[in-house]
Amino acid sequence: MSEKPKKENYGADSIQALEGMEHVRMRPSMYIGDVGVRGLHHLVYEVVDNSIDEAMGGFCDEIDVVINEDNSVSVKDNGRGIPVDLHKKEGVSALEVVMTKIGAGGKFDKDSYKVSGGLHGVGVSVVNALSIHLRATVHREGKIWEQEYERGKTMYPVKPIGETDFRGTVITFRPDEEIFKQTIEFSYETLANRMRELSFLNKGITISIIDKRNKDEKGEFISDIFNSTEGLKEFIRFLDETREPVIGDVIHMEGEKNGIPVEVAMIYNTSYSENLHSYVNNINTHEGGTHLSGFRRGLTHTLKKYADASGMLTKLKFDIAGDDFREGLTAIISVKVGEPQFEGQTKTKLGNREVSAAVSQSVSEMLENYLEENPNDAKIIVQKVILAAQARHAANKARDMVQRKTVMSIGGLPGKLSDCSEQDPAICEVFLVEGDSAGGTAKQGRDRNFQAILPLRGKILNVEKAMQHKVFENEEIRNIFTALGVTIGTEEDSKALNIEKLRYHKVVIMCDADVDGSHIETLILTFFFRYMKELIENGHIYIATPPLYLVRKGAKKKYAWSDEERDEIQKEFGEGCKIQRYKGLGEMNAIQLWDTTMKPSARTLRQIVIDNGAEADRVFSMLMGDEVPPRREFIEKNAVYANIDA
Ligand code: 0RA
Repeated sequence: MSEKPKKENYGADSIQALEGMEHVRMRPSMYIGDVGVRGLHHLVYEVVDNSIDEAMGGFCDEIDVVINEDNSVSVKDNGRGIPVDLHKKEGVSALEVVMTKIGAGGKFDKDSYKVSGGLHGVGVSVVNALSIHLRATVHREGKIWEQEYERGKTMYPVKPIGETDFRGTVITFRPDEEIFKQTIEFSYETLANRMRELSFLNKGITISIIDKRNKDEKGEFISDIFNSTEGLKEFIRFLDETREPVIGDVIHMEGEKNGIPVEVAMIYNTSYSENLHSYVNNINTHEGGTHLSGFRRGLTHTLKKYADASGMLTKLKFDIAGDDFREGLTAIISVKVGEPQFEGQTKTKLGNREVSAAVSQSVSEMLENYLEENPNDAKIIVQKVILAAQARHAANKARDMVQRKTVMSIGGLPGKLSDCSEQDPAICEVFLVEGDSAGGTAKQGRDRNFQAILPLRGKILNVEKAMQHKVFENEEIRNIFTALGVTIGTEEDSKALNIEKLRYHKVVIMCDADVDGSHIETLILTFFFRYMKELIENGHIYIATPPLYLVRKGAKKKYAWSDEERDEIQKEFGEGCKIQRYKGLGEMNAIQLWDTTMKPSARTLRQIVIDNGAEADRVFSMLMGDEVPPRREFIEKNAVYANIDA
C-alpha cells in the first residue's frame, strides 16, 4: 500500500472519444488515472503490456525492464518488432503511427490475440505524449531502426542505424516532470511486484528487472528475474508462503469455456480470512465482477453438493452460508476477455455477463473431479466449512451486539469517543490515538468543530490470527465500528460493509513515531485491510506524521521529521541549539501536537492506498500471521514500511 494523491475518475467512453497527443497532455488523468505515483508507474505497465501482448501471441518469451540512472525506463522484448514499413493511410512509418496516434496500437494486426490489459489499452502513444523524451528501437530483418520523440513530437523520420541478429523492440522513455509534478522517481519495489505478478499470470515468459540507480552491498545493481512455469499455482504458493495449508497442494485448473480462457488456482489454509484475487486481461479487478461471482457460485454449488451427498451435514443444526465455503481460502481467478466492460468506481469491476457462467462451469467441473480424486482433502474441506459455519453463528451473535449498540446511535457512541460538533461527515475527521494519555493531549489540542478523538488502549487485537467472533467481541474494535458508524454483515455476506453511514470521511491513525507505534499502526491497518477494505479503497484512511525533533535556539524553534531535517535546521540556527527528541506523542503538549500533526494547514497526512492487492495480502499475512521466521526476515530487510506506506 502506498500514499497517493486524490484520484480523478475517468470513463472508457471518454477514452474512445479522444483526439490527439495534445489532449493527452492537457488531460493526462483521463488516460492514466492520475499524475501521481500511481500514474507514473502505469507508464511502465503500459509499455510492458505491449510486450506481454506480443508474448501472448506466441512471438516473444523475454522481456527486460531497466530503470536507468537518469530515471528513464527501458523495456526490451524479443518479439517480432513493431513494423517500420509505410503505413498507407497515414503516409508515415507504421512505427510512427503506433507511437504518435492515440488509440492506434495494434490496429493493423487484428488477427493477433490481443487481450492484455494496460490502461484498458490506451497505447504506448500515451506514454510517448507524457515523456520528455522517448526512443523506439526496432530490430527486424537484420536491420536496426530508430525514431525519437520529445513530449510526443517526432524528432526525425524512422531511420536505419545499423545491423543486427536480434529481433525485437526496445522502448526507452523518461517521464515529463511538467506532467508528473509530484515525482518522476520510480519505485523498484512497486515495479518488481508488478513484474512478478505478470510472470505468474503469464507463465513461460521470463521478465527481468534491474535498477541501475542503486547498488547493493556487493556492488551489484538490484535486480530480479521472474519466470513462472506453473503460473497461478506458484502465485498461490507465493501468496500463502506464511500460511499453513490444510490440503496437500494447490488445486489448479486451466481451460477455455465459450471462447473465454479461464485459469483458477486455490488452496485452503488454517487462517480465517478469505483471500480472493481476480484478474481480467492481467488487470487486477479489485471490485470483482462477473468472473468472481461465477467463481463463488461454482465453488459453493459444488462443495455443497458434495457435502450433502457425503452425509456429513446431517448433524448440523443450521444452514451453511456462502462465505463458510471461503474461510481460509486463498484463490486467484484469471480470465482473458476480448472486449471487457469495466464498471464500478475505479473501473475495476468486470461487467460482461457471459463470463459468469464460463467461470462457474469451469470451477464446478474442476472441483468435482478434484473432490472425487482426493477424498481425504475433500473431507478436510467439508469439515472446515462446518467449523466455519459454527464460528459464524458465534460471530453473528457477537456482531449483533455491536450493531444493536450502533443502531441506538446517540447513547450508543463509545464512552471514550470525544466527538466533534459538526455533523457533515465530509468535513469530519476522527483520530484513532495510541494510548489514553496521548488521547487526552489530542483532545485538548484538536479543533473540536470537526475533529473527534478515539483513544485506543495499547495493542489492538491482531485480527490476522483471531477468529471472526473474537474480533467482534473485542472492545477496542467494537469502539472503532461504533464510532465510525459503519456496520458489517448481511444475511448473504457476513463481511459486507455498509459504509454509507460513515461518520467521518477522514480516519487518521495517530501513533508514536517509534517501533511500538509502528507496530500498533500495522495492527490497525491490518484490521482495516481485513474488515473494512472499502474504507482504504475509497481513500478514507490516513496516517498522521508527528515530528521526531524540536530544535530551539533562543526564541526560534522548528520541528524536524527526519535526522537530515534536524541537521539542516541546526545549520540554519548556528551554534548553541537545544534539541528535544520526541519519543512519543505524550511528550508533546496540546499546542505542539496541534501545530505539527493535527492542524490541516501544517500537517502531513499520508493517505493509505492499495497498490497491489495480492502483495498487500501477502505482506499482512506475513507480518501478522503465525509463522515467525519469514516475518523476522521481512522486518529485518526493512521492506515493511516501504510496502505499507511508501
Ligand atoms: C503489430 C504487428 C507486429 C508487431 C507488433 C504489433 C509489436 C508491437 C510491440 C510493442 C512492443 N513490442 C512489440 N512487438 C511487436 C508485427 C507483425 C509482423 O511482423 O508480421
